[in-house]
Amino acid sequence: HWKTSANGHLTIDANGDEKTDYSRWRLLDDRGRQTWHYLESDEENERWPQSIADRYHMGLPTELPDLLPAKSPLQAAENGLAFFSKLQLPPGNWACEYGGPMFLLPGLIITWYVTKTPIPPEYAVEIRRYLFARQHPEDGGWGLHIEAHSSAFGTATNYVALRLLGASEEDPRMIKARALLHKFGGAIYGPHWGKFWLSVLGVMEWDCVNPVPPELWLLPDWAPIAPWRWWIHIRQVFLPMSYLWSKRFSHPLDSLTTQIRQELYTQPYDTIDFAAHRNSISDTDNYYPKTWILHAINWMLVNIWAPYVRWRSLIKRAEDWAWELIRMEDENTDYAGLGPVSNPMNMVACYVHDGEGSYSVRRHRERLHDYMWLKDEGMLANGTNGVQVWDTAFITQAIVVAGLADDPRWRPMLTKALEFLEDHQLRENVPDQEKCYRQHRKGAWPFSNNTQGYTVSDCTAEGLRSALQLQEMHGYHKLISVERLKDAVDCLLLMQNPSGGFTEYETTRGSTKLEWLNAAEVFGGIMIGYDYPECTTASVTALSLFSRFYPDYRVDEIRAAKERAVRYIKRVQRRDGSWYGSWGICFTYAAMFSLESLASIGETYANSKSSRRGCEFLLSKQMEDGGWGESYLSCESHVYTHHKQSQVVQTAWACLALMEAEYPHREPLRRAMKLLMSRQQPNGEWLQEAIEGVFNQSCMISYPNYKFCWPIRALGLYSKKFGNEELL
Ligand code: LAN
Repeated sequence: HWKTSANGHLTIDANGDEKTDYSRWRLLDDRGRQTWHYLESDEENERWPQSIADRYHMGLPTELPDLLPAKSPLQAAENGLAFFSKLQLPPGNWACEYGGPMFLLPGLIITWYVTKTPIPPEYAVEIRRYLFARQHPEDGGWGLHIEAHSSAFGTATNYVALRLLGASEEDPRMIKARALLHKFGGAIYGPHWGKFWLSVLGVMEWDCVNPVPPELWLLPDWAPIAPWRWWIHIRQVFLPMSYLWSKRFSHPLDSLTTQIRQELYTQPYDTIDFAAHRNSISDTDNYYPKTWILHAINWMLVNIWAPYVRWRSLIKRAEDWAWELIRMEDENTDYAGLGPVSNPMNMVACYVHDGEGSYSVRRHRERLHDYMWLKDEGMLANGTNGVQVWDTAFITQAIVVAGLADDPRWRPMLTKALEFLEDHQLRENVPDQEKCYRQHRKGAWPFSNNTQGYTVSDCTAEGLRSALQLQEMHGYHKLISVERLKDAVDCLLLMQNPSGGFTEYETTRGSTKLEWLNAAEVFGGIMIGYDYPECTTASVTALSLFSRFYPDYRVDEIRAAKERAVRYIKRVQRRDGSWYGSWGICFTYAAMFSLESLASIGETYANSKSSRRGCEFLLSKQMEDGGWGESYLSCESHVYTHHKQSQVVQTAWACLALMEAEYPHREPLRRAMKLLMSRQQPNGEWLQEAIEGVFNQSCMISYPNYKFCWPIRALGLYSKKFGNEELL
């Protein structure tokens, strides 16, 4: 089932690797479901022409013309939009690579392998190219994310992925990777998730994996550690993991996995005492060491609970209930799943429970394609099944804020964007919402599409805001009824925590002490849903805008919610005036959302201490060349850290923050505008710079469309505020 070389049309790339014919790939966007297709037949290749977006995303020349050079910020914004408009997809949304994490592909490939899913050979070729392209040339390893240092986790799992995809163990790059892995002490020095996947593949023993008991799912709801209280992603990963751990499922040994077993360790496989290495972890991987409490619990689970207590009927009840929850998650998302870690694990669980030919396994097979993305370096797995709603909302807002929404040139494009947002607003709660611990979702917007269908507070806020801007402020057809706008508000109001802050997916359900049980080692702050300045401020801004048009709807509740939220925002502002950002890098990102939300309730530089301090913080970080540039290291260290160079995206964020806060002096902004304009290419585009996003404090993730929507918004807003003077 595992053919790893494509049928025809192959060439050899600069590294000597097989490469598919990029003129045969197409991105299909079927109402927000994005999949890549390789057209083997010449006839089909002719019938379905490659679009500009296809070519752009694959790094092929777009052949878009040079534009009249922009002299003023508004012209620059329009040139940027002229380029970016060409990337809108037929359903109305924008798409892009959503890579960064380096632990997604291995899980996916191991899943395909152990479920006997044929990998499309052209995928195998391109994934191999991607993994080699992302191997660190100095030491031959891979890290947690594309910019991170090599780790045992990244190196062991990506090495295995490459081997499964047909890379030879004698390839010099593989020899180098293996040498590094051995320097780390071998695959037994990887973190929990790495050990889990290797055990599923059958190249490690389950004894090496710290316990993941499904019994936890049987705890009563009031129990302070009951899994329904955990952060949604950890809970949804823990779920199939616990099922498979309990089943001790491993792929039966075959000739390839027999070989891999001999490659991953510093000594022969049969001589390794795996049980003694449950807690072995390389320093490179140990971002968040386990607490002594967790060590004690694990010891008890391994030495007492599992061998002497865990009785058969309890195991069965726990597995049955875990399975029921897996099934509900699959059915509620049409097998697309919450994310790219839990979804492949669910597929393995379906394979174990339902068997190879079952509907669940077949549907998962189709759905996993929704996570794949093709770029110039090859094929990768995205962090979600796309960025559809999020990016479409931001480009819509950019055009509005830039003052271009009434221009007939952009109206058809914005109408399509609105149609897309309309189509993906969630209309109903999931069936049996309480039983599967889901948050209310009627009225919400998700991050990607309605198939995934998870409520996200700030996605709801941005969706609502975009709809209001187009429908109420600019006279676009009222595709989304007033009732549905109110549903979105209702949904947001349900998401506020007692602290006043907002989490991303759900209200906070557990105590911060749950962090003591964080077993992942590579991520911090993952056990419960926390308050986030970005989610809170986005909600405030959207509610403010809503009340402008519907001043009578739930007036008191909205006012009270906003007041509590603003108190939270001020409380978490640091002494230096900054906010720590959790989803974008980092203090610059949070400053934009915070200052904008303060402005939405009338607090600006002139009248608010908080706003003024936020502005002063940003101004103190402006760089020599007029731009802003912050390194991802800020996220890890929680201390503002400059990037070596200024960045287009962060420059735009800082300017938007200052302009929304009505910072009165124009000079710093003018210098920044010049910088944005000087980085623009003759065809209107901006080039990719450093990575923009983050999650779990340690893992970076790309938002390539940000280099369009934020500069366009900043340039446009500048010219709206200060007039369209010539700067270049
Ligand atoms: C995302 C992507 C979008 C992001 C924003 C909407 C930007 C943010 O404001 C709120 C949080 C959210 C929804 C978010 C949460 C965590 C995600 C889903 C991700 C960063 C994309 C990938 C990440 C997910 C957890 C990756 C899988 C890794 C695990 C540890 C399970």
